[in-house]
Amino acid sequence: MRRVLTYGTFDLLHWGHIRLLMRAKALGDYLIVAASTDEFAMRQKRVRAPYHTFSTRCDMLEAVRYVDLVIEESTWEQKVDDIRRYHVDTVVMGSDWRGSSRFEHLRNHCELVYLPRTPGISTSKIRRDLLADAVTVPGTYPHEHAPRTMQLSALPRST
Ligand code: C2G
Repeated sequence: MRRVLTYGTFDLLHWGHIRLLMRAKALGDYLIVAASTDEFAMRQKRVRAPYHTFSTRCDMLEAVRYVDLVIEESTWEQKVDDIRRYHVDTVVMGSDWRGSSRFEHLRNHCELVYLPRTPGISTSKIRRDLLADAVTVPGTYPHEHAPRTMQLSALPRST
């Protein structure tokens, strides 16, 4: 039984996340996902809280057929303990973490694999595109919720 572990916020679960989980599971028999708590995600990403709460994100991850166990990620320092506690053979992350000091030291404890990110999709892109829709597509917002005035220039450029 090869046990695989991956970490992430997995907010506004999308195709990029699902492809990462599918490929991670294919590297073993049992996939553990450590989902960032809301507090840790805010500290780590230094922006707003995730759209979905920690418990909702966990429920969604548990519903993904590739995922066998969801645990909590609340600190950067917990990874070596996680590897020992869950007898992990392989830690898998997306290529945006390649070479990161947050993961490279794990090579002393298990196999470490970076998988190519899925291009063209991200949680922040979804947020930006929906916001752009709300501004450019009439009727996207019911009138009582429509932002008074919104300059297109105020929108962050989408990637
Ligand atoms: N991912 C991907 N393709 C995308 C978007 C994301 O392969 N288009 C991968 C990321 O590389 C990551 C995982 O999906 O491995 C989850 O991504 P996020 O939810 O953005 O999590 P992240 O900020 O990478 O969290 O301990 C570290 C953090 O928990 C990592």
